[in-house]
Amino acid sequence: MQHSSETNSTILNGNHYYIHLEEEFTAHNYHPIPVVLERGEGVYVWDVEGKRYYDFLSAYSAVNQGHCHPKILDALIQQAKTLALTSRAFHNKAFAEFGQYITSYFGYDRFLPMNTGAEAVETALKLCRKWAYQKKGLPENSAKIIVCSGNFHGRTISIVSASTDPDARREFGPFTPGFLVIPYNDVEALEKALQDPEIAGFLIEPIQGEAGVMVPDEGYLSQCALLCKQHNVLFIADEIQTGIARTGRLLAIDHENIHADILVLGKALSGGMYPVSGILASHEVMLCIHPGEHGSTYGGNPLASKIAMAALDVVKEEDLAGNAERQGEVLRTALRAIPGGRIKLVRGKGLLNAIVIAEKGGVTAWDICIRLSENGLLAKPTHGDIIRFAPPLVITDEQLQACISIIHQTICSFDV
Ligand code: IF1
Repeated sequence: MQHSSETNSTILNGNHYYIHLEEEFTAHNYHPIPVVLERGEGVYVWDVEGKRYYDFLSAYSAVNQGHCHPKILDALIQQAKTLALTSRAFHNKAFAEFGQYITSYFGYDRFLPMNTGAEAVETALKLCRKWAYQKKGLPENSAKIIVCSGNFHGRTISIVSASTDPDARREFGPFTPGFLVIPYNDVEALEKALQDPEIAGFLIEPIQGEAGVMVPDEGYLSQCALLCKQHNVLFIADEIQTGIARTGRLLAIDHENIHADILVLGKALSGGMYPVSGILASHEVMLCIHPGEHGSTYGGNPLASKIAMAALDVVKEEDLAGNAERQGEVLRTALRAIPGGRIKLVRGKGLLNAIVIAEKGGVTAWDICIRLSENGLLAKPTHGDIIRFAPPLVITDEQLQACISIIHQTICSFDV
């Protein structure tokens, strides 16, 4: 039995207190797992009651480098003390260095910085349209961009105009025209759609995240890239979630040795420290945008630039792609060995994975995620029957084994 003062402080500082506070004062645009986090380090996060969890979401792959990575943190602190924001009305030293750094890092000619993923996707769409009018010679306002059903590219009006998710679209119209939706993982559908001479670009996630980690057939992406080239259409890879070592290579398109015409990056570009995004392209494509035509107050700021360079250094120095590839194999093999038939399917690449939960005794993916959190592992359900498993890429063999036994025990606990 606790003292009443302790009970009070538990209520005032516990998870439930902050959940109610958030419920009362903030918009209801999310439905989170009921834990309130206040600290993180590497693969771990702690809630306000001091309970430690393995983070198996990594802020939707933004925290590939692990929470509060010391090198990225150091870059943030040093630059925050020096110069944080200039706007692009003036040049800043860190951005110039960042431009050189990121283009040679990924092997592209030019970089355009933004902040969030959605902004980077918007930038890619705008650049694609500019290119269509200036280089491909389409009549103004006619350009169309092909997207795939089940896509997730962000939440702006134009991006949800390209979405096929009813929740993302309902009552947000009228929508931006100029998108053509084809099925994912269907080369013939792309070939057919490319017969339309007004197509300017094809925007695709190399693995569909929101759709439940849908990995396309081997060869699909390279065939798509080839078809786009043949039809003088820009191949635009949204690697915001799949990029930066998550799938076991620096980029997911590296698995098929493809070079995108526009490469879209976000999330782990900062290791979760700060919103940093942007697009990479060739001279010919990127220089279709001129001064005054596009930008962002915070895009390319010195703080973001230094953080991103440190975050990308960490990816190379710690061989996060190699670790993701190895640990991903171990994880999928272990998940497939869990008995009881509750896991219907395991899929993924590197450390971007998902399990599909069988319909069995009314136990949902949400129920399993709640029990996983009670057992010290945080994951988020999607589409009712899918759970994503995407830990930070710094996870060690021992940590992964500990996580596998939590998942194993949790899944089996529903059958005792
Ligand atoms: C949320 C999903 C993941 C993305 C790709 C652009 C963006 C995202 C491929 C936009 C963002 C997020 C955002 C997150 C949920 C999430 C997500 F389930 F919805 F699909 F990761 F799997 N392109 N993905 O995955 O980036 O503007 O958010 O920085 O809270 O909505 P953003």
